Amino acid sequence: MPKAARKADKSAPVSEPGKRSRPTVVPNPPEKLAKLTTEQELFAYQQMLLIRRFEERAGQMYGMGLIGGFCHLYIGQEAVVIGMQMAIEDGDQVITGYRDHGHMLACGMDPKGVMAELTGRSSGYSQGKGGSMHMFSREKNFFGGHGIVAAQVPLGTGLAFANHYRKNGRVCLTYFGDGAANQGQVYESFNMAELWKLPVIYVIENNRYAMGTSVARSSAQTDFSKRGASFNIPGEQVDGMDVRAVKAAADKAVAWCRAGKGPYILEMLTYRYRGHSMSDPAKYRTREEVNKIREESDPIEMSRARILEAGLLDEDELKKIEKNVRDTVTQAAEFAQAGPEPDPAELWTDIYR
Ligand SMILES: Cc1ncc(C[n+]2csc(CCOP(=O)(O)OP(=O)(O)O)c2C)c(N)n1
Ligand SMILES: [Mg+2]
Repeated sequence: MPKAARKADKSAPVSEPGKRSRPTVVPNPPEKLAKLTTEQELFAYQQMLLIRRFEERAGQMYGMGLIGGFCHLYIGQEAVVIGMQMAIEDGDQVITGYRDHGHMLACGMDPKGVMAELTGRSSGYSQGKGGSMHMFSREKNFFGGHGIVAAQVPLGTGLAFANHYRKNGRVCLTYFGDGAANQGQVYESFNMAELWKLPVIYVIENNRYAMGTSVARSSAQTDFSKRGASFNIPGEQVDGMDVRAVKAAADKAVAWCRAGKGPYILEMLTYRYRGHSMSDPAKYRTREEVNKIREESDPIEMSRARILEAGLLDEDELKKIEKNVRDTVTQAAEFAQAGPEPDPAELWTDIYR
């Protein structure tokens, strides 16, 4: 490839007409935004902030050598998982890839157990033997945490098959990335899901990059909401930086699945602020691109501004939420560091071999 082409990809537009710049789509029109109650607006803010602060702390702890191995942060994408979670009920399932800390927190998993797993302690969700990419909670219906790109897609489809078979009315949220969307097993899953009308929502988190490769460089069809078209699976693009847009789209998709109409695709237009993982030379995009989206489209800042503008809380009350969130994260970090490492005698227990 010529040297020029290897430079940061600037082919995809960053700035779009309209109020704010979007990764790839203009903001959802008002009729496609959920009208959140005060309680929901505050809940979404607090939950997104928890993910942000947790991830920042995990990044710091990684830098201090307290976390080893792979670690993929979710910073920037918080509105996706919170908006989706707000549309489902207890008993519905969630499955995703390796960028999974936000999904686990959104499912209600304990930040202490997640942080302890990140630091490889026996008090972690996988007894310290799974790490960042491999955590599960049967209790919270979180089915991982998978390191093989797109492997969670047939698994999530299988969970939906079980729901269908048991006629239990449950829906499975199956998350994957723009890069994963180009894997063959995704399309085998789509075929079966539509054929058998399985209750699965494929949430494609299009954060514009798969490691260092932009969507424009890797995908023939860059509108991922159309990827189910040849299987007759409906799909839509959603402003994944606005939790209200995510919630509105999620409500519609959940209702579709619960009515027995089969799968649904939601393409979330989102953006990751940090590197792909903890070692990322970041040569594939400019600092200006990242800063522009952060400044104009940050999901947490937008939520905060709405809360203030509507007079739901004042600055002091918001500071209290911030403090509570920070305390939760600090306690998680302390718990993680205080826990013992797994006993060497446990080396072969709970391991598939
Ligand atoms: C089958 C397989 N191929 C390649 C990899 C290496 N790999 C890890 S993450 C990744 C990029 C995936 O990008 P995307 O699906 O967009 O998710 P994101 O990291 O942006 O959340 C690749 C190629 C892998 N883990 N598994
Ligand atoms: Mg991606």
